[in-house]
Parts: sequence; structure tokens; C-alpha cells
Amino acid sequence: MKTIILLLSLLAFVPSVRAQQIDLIANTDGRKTISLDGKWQTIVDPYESGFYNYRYQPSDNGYFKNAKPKTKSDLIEYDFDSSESLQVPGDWNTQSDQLFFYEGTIWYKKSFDYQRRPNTRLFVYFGAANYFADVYLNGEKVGQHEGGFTPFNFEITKLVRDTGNFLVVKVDNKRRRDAVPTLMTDWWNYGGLTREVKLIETSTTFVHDYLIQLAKGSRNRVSGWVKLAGDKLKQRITIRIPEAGITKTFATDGNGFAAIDFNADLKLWFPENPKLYEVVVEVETDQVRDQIGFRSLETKGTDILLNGRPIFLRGICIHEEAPLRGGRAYSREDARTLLGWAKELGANFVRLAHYPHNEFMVREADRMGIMVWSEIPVYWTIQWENPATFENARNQLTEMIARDKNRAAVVIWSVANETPLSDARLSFLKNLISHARSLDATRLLSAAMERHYLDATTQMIDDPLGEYLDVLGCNEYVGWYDGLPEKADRLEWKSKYQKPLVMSEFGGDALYNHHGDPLTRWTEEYQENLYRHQLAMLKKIPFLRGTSPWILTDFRSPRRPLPGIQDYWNRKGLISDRGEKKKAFYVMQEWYRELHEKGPDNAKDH
Ligand code: GCB
Repeated sequence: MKTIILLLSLLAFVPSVRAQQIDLIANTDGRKTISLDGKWQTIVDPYESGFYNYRYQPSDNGYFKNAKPKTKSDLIEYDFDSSESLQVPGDWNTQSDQLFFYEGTIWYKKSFDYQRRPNTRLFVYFGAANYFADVYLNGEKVGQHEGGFTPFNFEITKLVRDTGNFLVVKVDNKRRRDAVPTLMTDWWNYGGLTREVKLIETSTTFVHDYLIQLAKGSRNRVSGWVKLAGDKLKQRITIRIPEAGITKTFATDGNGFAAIDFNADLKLWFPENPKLYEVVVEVETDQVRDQIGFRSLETKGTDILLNGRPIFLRGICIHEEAPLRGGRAYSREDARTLLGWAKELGANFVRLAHYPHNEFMVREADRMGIMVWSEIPVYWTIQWENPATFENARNQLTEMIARDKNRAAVVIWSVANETPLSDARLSFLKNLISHARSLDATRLLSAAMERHYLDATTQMIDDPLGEYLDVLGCNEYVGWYDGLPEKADRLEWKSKYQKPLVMSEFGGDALYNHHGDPLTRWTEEYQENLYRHQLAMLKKIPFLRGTSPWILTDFRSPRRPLPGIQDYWNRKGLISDRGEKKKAFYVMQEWYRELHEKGPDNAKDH
């Protein structure tokens, strides 16, 4: 009986309709795509009355029907076509003053014509929708998706018409205790279709996904797999890397799967020479192209080895906050500006906090030679004991890895940020780690952990999670939440583990152009002083192999209301929200310069 009750209560956690999506089409770059970006008609629906009837039951005649009165007597209480529009991609909060603090449902509608060619399939692809999306085409539900920062797609081959299609998406960004992230975060809950939306046309049997990377521990063996989807699953596949004169053929099995493995003499990817090769995956019925870099990664004792050589990760944390204009970043230009500033700082590494960023960031990092730490929003205090919360986190991890597993820039997957110790949390995170390893054996696994004081001057890293990670991540705010900047001078760091440490956060707030003495909060001088003391402390940690201070630019946060100073911005940026560099930027830049002079990033070509 007890077991039945337990099972029932577990089932109660599982959302009634599971995501009906097929797996992600990993590479949308090398495909025929049609952008649906631009103006979408929208209806703000705080009570969700376009979804539920007055008994709070899902309605058959919701807004997804896009109904129009047929006679003058018909009663229809909404009309997409005369409603306001919003720009996609884009968060809704920064597109209208009325929506600035809005958390709830907004309906989006886009009309399009599409002449589907014979022997093709059509998918609708969303870069991301924060947080929950219900998707309908021509009045029929095609799927739903949970999680605000990863892509998803649905097949619409059977529903699409030559003319007059209407795609309707209900996007809901209400925060929930059981969600990932949960109710409390330190960033703006930007809602909407925040990334690009496109149609992807494929052949009936197509290259659905592939992993083409160096085998773990090797610098000359390419290893991975290719997966087809469709009805002609047994085919010959050819992998070509024209520039390296490589052509290899394999055969897929009855499930459309082929393992690939071959030796290759390739120029390796590293920050100072981020070499990308064009890789072509060809089957009789399809062909995809991708730009792929090859490099090896491992740890040895407290070292991180890139292509077999020790490397120091000179990093900076970044939120997906649009440079200069504010709101969610979504474009290639945004990525170039943010990563350009990181480069100017002297960084060879960025921690993309606190969720997977848009794909342009990772692709540009690949091109610019910037290593990436990518993470899922398992942040602070989520529901460790809730199986649905775990499934959700696991799914977001799967989708992050699915999209970016072929990017040489990505060196670290991180599973959590500042999560409080408990048995339930440890087993949750251990399960995520082993899931990540099963999907991708080559990246290093990390998490931003907390640490504690053994005594007044000793910081200890002994979180039991450390045992399962390749790289220890630690956030600390000595000099800001924890004493004054001078406190750093007295601290010594110890770790229970013989593993590399990345100090994944440290810093303090400063309002740009706000001046005072080094002990006056919110001034550039305080922040500068804090960084100086921090760096002196960090230089003494023998197992430190990377730093990513908090944070590149100021970012919006509802937790930061102080008028005249914060005004709903977290001011820990080294650069203001208007692109102005604060004094501390130059302190960091100077140290990174020194580090670079001492140990260039794998300068010698292979
Ligand atoms: C942290 C969090 C980060 C916050 C930061 C802060 O430890 O990881 O998300 O924004 O502190 O500014 O307090």
C-alpha cells in the first residue's frame, strides 16, 4: 500500500502531457531554413483565458484557433490581427514599459505561406522560449516544451499548407517552485520567444544528429557517431574533411545509427589558433556541413591540459544580457560584442552563466578561440527530491549537450551553481553528472560550489560533490558579502581534492563613474580595491587553474532595487550596461596580460 501511495505521489509530479518533440535537429546551420523572425501578433493573457475556460478546464476553442467572426453576430473576444505586435527574437519585458515586470502568458501568432516540395519534411525550430511553450499550427497542437534556454523543434510536415498557415505559441514565464530555475534567482526573468524561430526543411530521410570530435585522450583519432531519421535508415555515410584530404565511409544500422572512428592528422584547435575544418556528412538522401574544431582535453592532478599542455583559464562570467540596449541578447552581433570585450580583457575563457546561452555565443567562441563553460540553471535551491524537477534538469542538460557537443570551444559542462549541501542534492547532481558523461565522454564536468571556513583564515573546499567533478568550481565574495577587501590578505585556501580549481565567481558592485575612497561601497574605487586584494589572494592558491570573476557587464536583476545606484541592475560588471569600462576592468586586464606573457595558450602549433 505504501508503495502504491508513493508511486501515486511520484506520478502526481509528472506533468500530464509530456513533451512530444522529436530529438533536436542538432545543426540547423547547414540546412535549408526559412526565418520566422520579425513582428508576431501577440495577446497578453495574465489569466490564461485563451487556454482555460471559466471552470479552469483546458478549452477546445482557445486562442490557438485564431478564430474570426464569420457573421456580424458571432462573439469572439480576441483578435490577433488587430492586437499589438512584438519582435521575435526578443524578450517582451524590454519591448514595452507595461511588460517590464510582467510574468505570465503571452500568445504569439505568425502567419506564413509555404510550398513544401515533394519528398521533404518540415520542422519548426525555436532557439528558446522562456519558460514554457505550447505550440500550435493551424489550430492543432504540435507540442510543448519546458525550459527557457534550450532549443526544440516539432515536425509539421502533415499540418503545413501552401498558404494561410498560422503558427500560434503560448509562452508562459511564471516562476514555479518546482521548475528549473526555481522561484529565486539573481537575474531578470525575461519572457517570450527570446531566440530565433525558423522552419527547417529536410529530405524524408535525413542526417538527424552527429558527434564528430577527437576521441577522449587522443589527438589524432576522430570518433563519434551519425544518426539518421526517416524511413531509409540503412545507408552508406561518407564523412569528408576536404581541407585535410579525408574521406571515410561507414554504414548505418537498421536504426539509422553508425559509429565512426578514424585516424586523422589535423591541426588542433586552441585559443591562439582556433582552427575549424569544414566537415561534410553525406548520405544518399542528404548532406550537412559543419565547421568543427578538434582538440583534446583532460586533467592531470591539479592541471587542466588542452592538447596535452597545461593551460590557465583566464576567464570572465557573462549573462545573456544584450550589450548596450539591455534585454536578452540573441544575435551574432551581440555575441561578437560580448566576446570582443572578453578578449579585450585578456580572456581565453568565458563562463556563460547561468543557463545555456544562444548558439551564436558558442559558435563565435569557436571562431574567436575562446573556451566556454556552459551550464544549466540548476541554481540555488531547487526541489532536489522532486522527480519531475530532476527530469526537467536532465532534459535541459540533454538539450544543451545535443546542441553544442561538436563545438571545440566548449570545454566544461557545469551542472549546478551554489547549491546547498544535502544527500538529496548530492544524488540529484551525481545523476546529472553521469548522464552528461554518458552523452559526452570528452568534456570536463564542473559545478560552481560553495566553500566554508575551517577557522577565521582558512577556506576549505570539501563539498562531497567535488569527488565526482573533473574541475572544482568555487564562488566566493570575500570583500563584498564576506568582510571588507583586506580580508582576502589573511586567507589561505585548502582543498580536499587533488583537482584543478576554477574560481568561478568573485567581485563586488560599482556604479560606473561613481567615485569615492576605496572603502566606500558602490564606487569604482571600492571595486578596484576589492579586485586588487582578490588577485593577491588568488595568486597564492597552488591548485588554481582558472578564474571567471563576476561579471563582464552589469545585468538586470529584480533583487537589486537600491535607487540611484542599482535601479534593478546588479552592478558587479567590469563594464557598465552602457559599455563603459570601470577601473576594476583594467586591474583584471593587467593580471591576464601578465599571465598570458608567462604562459601563452598552447602557442606552438601541432
Ligand atoms: C552569486 C550568484 C550570482 C549572483 C552573484 C551576486 O553567487 O551565483 O548569480 O548574481 O552571486 O551578485 O550576488
